[in-house]
Amino acid sequence: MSRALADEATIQWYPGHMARAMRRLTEDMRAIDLVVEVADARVPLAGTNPALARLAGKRPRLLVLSRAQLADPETTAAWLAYYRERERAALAVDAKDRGGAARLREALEGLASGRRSARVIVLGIPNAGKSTAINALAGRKVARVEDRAGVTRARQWFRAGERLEIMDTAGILVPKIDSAQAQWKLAVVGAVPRARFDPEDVAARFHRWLLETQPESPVPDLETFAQSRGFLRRGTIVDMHNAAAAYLKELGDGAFGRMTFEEAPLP
Ligand SMILES: Nc1nc2c(ncn2[C@@H]2O[C@H](COP(=O)(O)OP(=O)(O)OP(=O)(O)O)[C@@H](O)[C@H]2O)c(=O)[nH]1
Ligand SMILES: [Mg+2]
Repeated sequence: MSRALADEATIQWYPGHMARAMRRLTEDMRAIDLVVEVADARVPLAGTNPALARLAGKRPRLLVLSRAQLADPETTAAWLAYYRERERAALAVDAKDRGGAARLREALEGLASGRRSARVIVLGIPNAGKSTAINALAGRKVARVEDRAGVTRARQWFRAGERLEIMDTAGILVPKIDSAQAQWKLAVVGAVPRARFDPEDVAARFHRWLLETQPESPVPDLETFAQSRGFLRRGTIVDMHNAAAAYLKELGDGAFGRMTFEEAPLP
């Protein structure tokens, strides 16, 4: 996809408040010592924004691959090895799990070691799990969490332990949607508001990718799924639209098994 088209897709998918949030981010960064980026473990590439490296400058950064329980464990291990090789601090967690939350706190403490206090910003694309990560870090529910993109809008500070203060922003890094592949992946992991994509198209693109990468996979295509689940209108016509919504819900929730949509580059 051309640069112009990618920009157009970004504009179509994301309301104005996110563009404003991105501009404000540069300003917010002045008060920040440590940067935590949250990305869904199923999309380590499409789910991160390469512009963040520049934005973070010399500040220590931690990459949190969230919802690790939904990603393919071997692929996650390969991604972590890749980051380790590049000396990028990263961990994969289910931040809703006690053990995951504890590992997350430990990793951030490690990043803050040697400092008497540190101000932390938690960033990520819509619905990446930023508020969930903040709640895990704070050890209690301080940030609002919802199963849809764009919930957190105002900046808030939270204390996490003695030394750390955490900013929950409007969150939001605009994802870099630079290909049709990135589009369906971001839709599947819930980074795109539901009204802004065609579920049938996303389901079809997912299954095409699946056949190319794992020809033996037993995961049904949308048509088969719709037939077998009895998504019918007026008794006979297959109701593809509602079937596609159900298909994407199951895929997103991991009902078709653990999957990662992007392979780690070979070392
Ligand atoms: N099990 C599990 N669920 C998660 C994890 N991270 C996020 N979720 C779920 O994903 C959904 C979105 O999480 P949020 O923390 O609200 O995401 P956010 O990045 O703050 O979203 P916005 O503020 O809307 O951009 C919620 O239903 C969370 O419970 C995780 O690591 N494990
Ligand atoms: Mg949030």
